[in-house]
Amino acid sequence: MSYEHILVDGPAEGVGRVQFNRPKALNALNSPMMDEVNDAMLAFDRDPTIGALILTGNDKAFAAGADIKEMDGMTAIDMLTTVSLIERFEIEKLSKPLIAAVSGYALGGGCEIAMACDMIVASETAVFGQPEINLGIIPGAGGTQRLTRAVGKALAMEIMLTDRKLGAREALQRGLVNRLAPLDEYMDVAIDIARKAARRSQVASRLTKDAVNKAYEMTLEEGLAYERRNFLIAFGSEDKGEGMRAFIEKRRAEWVNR
Ligand code: DAK
Repeated sequence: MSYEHILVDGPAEGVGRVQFNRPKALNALNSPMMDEVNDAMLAFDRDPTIGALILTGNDKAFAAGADIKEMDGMTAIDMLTTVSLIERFEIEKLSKPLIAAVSGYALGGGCEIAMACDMIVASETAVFGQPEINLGIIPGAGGTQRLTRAVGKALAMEIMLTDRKLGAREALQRGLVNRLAPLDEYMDVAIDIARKAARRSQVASRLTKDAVNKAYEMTLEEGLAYERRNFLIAFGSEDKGEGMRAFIEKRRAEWVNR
């Protein structure tokens, strides 16, 4: 399938990459683009030859937020009733490890999408922010929750109440991003991490990601019980037998992803 607003790359060594491609609008997230992102991501997620995904923009902008020109014409009821904008990106439904490779602006919905990914690799020029307050709205795709969990209440409040931007270095220090790399290297770092994740059993990978995400939603006791359940599912997999035999026989595991 050919796309108008995104670029798609892969599968290459088990990795599929989707790139926002509205550079003139700093990759502002409009509905047609989000439809395409969803379509491409879900197709990669279903592709058994793909073990990890990358979502990226360009060097200047990951995404400068939801498309303000599109939102300007919309009412609250439009927002409520049309399945549009960011909620079209069913990121939580993806079972495979998803890495955001962020350079330049990751603002508003752009920051929220990056935070909804499993890992973030940032270039030195990356800038994170939630400037919705300037538009008379508030973050609506997870910003108040995910940013607060990631960087703590004090800094999250400052970012969201005063439009304080978070540079790449500070984002690394505060645990928002996994890695920081020079502009000409951040994509290679993201690809490297994605390939490492892609080489693992897709069953174990899916169950791990699922359990880690539950850490945000459950008490410790519930989370430990959930982890135990996923552990037992993994223990019943063919990949468990293969992984343990491969270790004992001192060879690389040949996963069957079952
Ligand atoms: N929307 C539309 N166009 C945008 C845009 C955006 N968010 N950001 C940039 N652009 C466009 C500009 O309008 C300009 O287009 P032309 O005027 O040339 O046609 C072009 O991109 C270049 O931008 P600038 O000329 O402004 O470039 P600068 O380098 O001077 O400034 C900037 C870069 C990133 C600081 C600035 O563009 C800026 O402040 N952009 C807006 C950032 C922002 O406010 N983002 C948050 C948007 S609100 C929802 C869930 C979530 C959301 C909505 C709904 N639901 C659950 C329903 C999310 C909302 C948001 O993200």
